[in-house]
Amino acid sequence: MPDLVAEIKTLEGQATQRIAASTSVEALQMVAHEFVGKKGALTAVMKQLGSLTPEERSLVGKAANDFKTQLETLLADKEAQLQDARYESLKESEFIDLSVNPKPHAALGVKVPFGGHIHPIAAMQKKLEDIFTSMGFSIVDGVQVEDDYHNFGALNFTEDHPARDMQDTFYVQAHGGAGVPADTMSSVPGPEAHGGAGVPAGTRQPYLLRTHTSTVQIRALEKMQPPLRIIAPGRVFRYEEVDASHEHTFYQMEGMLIDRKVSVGNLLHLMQTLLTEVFGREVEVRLRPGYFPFVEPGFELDMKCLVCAGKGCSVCKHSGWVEVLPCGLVHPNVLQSAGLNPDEWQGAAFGLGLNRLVMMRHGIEDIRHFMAGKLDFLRQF
Ligand code: FA5
Repeated sequence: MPDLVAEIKTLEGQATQRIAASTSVEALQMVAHEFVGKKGALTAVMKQLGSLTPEERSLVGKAANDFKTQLETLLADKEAQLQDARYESLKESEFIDLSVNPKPHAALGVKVPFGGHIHPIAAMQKKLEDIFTSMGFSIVDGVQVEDDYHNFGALNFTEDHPARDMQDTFYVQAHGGAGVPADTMSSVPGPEAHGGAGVPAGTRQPYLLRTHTSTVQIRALEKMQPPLRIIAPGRVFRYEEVDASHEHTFYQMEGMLIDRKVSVGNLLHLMQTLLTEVFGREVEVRLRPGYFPFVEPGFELDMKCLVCAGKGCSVCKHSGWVEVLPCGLVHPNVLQSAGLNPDEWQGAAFGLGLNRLVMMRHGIEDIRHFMAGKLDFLRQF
């Protein structure tokens, strides 16, 4: 009687060697075909089963099944290995550096008139991020569709503050479309969830497009422990009448520093450092008292208009000054609603208008250019 179990073991050895030596998926398919295909070596062995006793048949059957299972595993492992190696080599051979500007390719008759580049607002954002991270600030992100609590309530806006008025804020209705009854608006958690005061429990509040990046002050205070230093650049939205210095969609960068013993002196030093770094020289600024419910004291920091050198133009509304950098010390109510003791912790915060800063930096006379999609404008930067 032929020793079929031994023959199967021999096949197993041969197949294992062939798989190990295979260098392509096609070669693996060939191994499978030769050993366990319809006309394969194992099928040939199994044709001799008829001459065996039932006990012998069961031993050979088990050996054949083990062989098939073993073969499947080896083939799958080797195929995965070959695919990985293929992707690795494709990564090398098909690498395209998308940051390289394309060059005209005369031989192919391709003319590329210009390459892509960073938008001036994104470039300014990056510059500011570098300045602040070098001073130990971390960059945090917020959400653009916000709830009333983070945009207003936790920032100490009273219920009747004019900024909550529909004139300034784009509200988002849960089910879309105008005329959705108030009681179908999205519900956001009340003070229990936020740990803050001022929002009656269970109050149903609408979502809105954030009107400023100050929302991130609250989101950071919810997650991080002081002392902390954060900046939060991002897009904000206001229901504005658009003109040379007002957009409905624009960019701000929030900054907040919470520590023991923070003073107005620290805040002003920070603001001065920021402007000197951005402009590469001292720029003329003026400081006025400014009212923002979430800071006390609050300031408006204006820059001498660099579009008209202070002579008066549509950007500065003929005043010679442009508001770019409101700031102040974090209001004790904001600290308290974040669970911090204002006798122990103080904070400084600012909310930079990125579009206007870029306008000052490059002498841009109309804020609407940024989103107009005009290549002639964008190619200048
Ligand atoms: C605020 O948005 C406050 N959150 C800033 C703040 C933060 C104050 C932290 C104190 C502490 P304001 O509404 O003034 O403030 O806007 C801030 C800056 O955004 C302005 O100085 C201006 O540069 C810019 N800005 C405001 N409205 C517009 C607009 N419609 N278009 C373009 N830029 C705008």
